[in-house]
Amino acid sequence: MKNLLLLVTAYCLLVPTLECDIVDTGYSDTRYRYRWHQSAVPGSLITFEVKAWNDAHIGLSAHNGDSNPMYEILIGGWGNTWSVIRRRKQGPNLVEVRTPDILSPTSYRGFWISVSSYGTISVGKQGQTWSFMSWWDRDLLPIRHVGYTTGWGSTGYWRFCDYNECSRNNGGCEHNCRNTVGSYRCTCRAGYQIIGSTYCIELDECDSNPCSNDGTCRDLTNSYGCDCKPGWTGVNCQRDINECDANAGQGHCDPNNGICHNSSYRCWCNPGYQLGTDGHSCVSPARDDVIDKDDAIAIATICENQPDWTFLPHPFDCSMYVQCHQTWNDTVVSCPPSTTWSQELRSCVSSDLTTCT
Ligand SMILES: [Ca+2]
Ligand SMILES: [Ca+2]
Ligand SMILES: [Ca+2]
Repeated sequence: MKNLLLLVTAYCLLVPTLECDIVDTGYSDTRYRYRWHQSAVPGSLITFEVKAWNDAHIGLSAHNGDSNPMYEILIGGWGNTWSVIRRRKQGPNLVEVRTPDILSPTSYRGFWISVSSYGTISVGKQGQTWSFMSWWDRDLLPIRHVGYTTGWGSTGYWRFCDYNECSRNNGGCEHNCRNTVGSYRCTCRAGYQIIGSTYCIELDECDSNPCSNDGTCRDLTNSYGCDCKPGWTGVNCQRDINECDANAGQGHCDPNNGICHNSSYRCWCNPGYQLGTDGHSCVSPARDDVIDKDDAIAIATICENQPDWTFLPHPFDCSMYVQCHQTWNDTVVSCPPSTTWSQELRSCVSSDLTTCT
């Protein structure tokens, strides 16, 4: 006796509960509109029972309201003699099957509808595995809702019975379980993707490389974070911090003779001054090393990303040349009188031996 009790308890815990939605579509309702109470999952079976004289209609649609296109499955039309499948409400019949007395006004008749992923819509009777009517749609409509109605003055009583698979063990779903008529479906929380039919894996939001300017991406749940390189800010490190904003536009550069440049965050100096080795002070230079303000901008541009001790022609004056230094004190050096810089020879040579390039 004790063993039997244990068995019954185990059965009740394992088997999902059967839930029935019982509704009627009344005689007075001559407007012939669907009730869109039931949801569907593509690939799963839709089952129902109906008791009516004639004209039991099932609608399959992406929307929970009468709209076209939609599938209209009519069972027992034309005085309970024909069944058809349509692709529009009251549209042309795509398939017609003679089904005399398929419905009964005194007893429930059970049916199933299956929609395969290949586009075949099949309609069969409860207890039979073969369909009595089917049609293949090369352009299958999305189906998320099931509607039902009787038509043309026929009273209908409907039973939509379903095992709620979600009521036991969450349907085996790792995250969320959604019950549907004839089936159920597992879904995942935001930031996750379904694997197989029950498991969820977290998405890597860094896959799309959302962080700009060499920022480092951190994968989070349904989100990401960017760790920005110095000088950059914003959700995606897309905004340049203007370091020169501080100290009345001088940033960390010499307050008297410095010139702050935001994009590279470098300091230059006013004419007659040279950048100190600290990178921000401006000091009086030796005669040869004077860089004028316009020259400073041009030199900073040509020296950008050049290794230390690169020699380049002066951009405006070929009686001088430029030494690039990564420590930000690029210098201009004058060639001896009557010589000019030769980039080819990397030295100052007699003016008549070279053209200024
Ligand atoms: Ca179900
Ligand atoms: Ca993630
Ligand atoms: Ca900046």
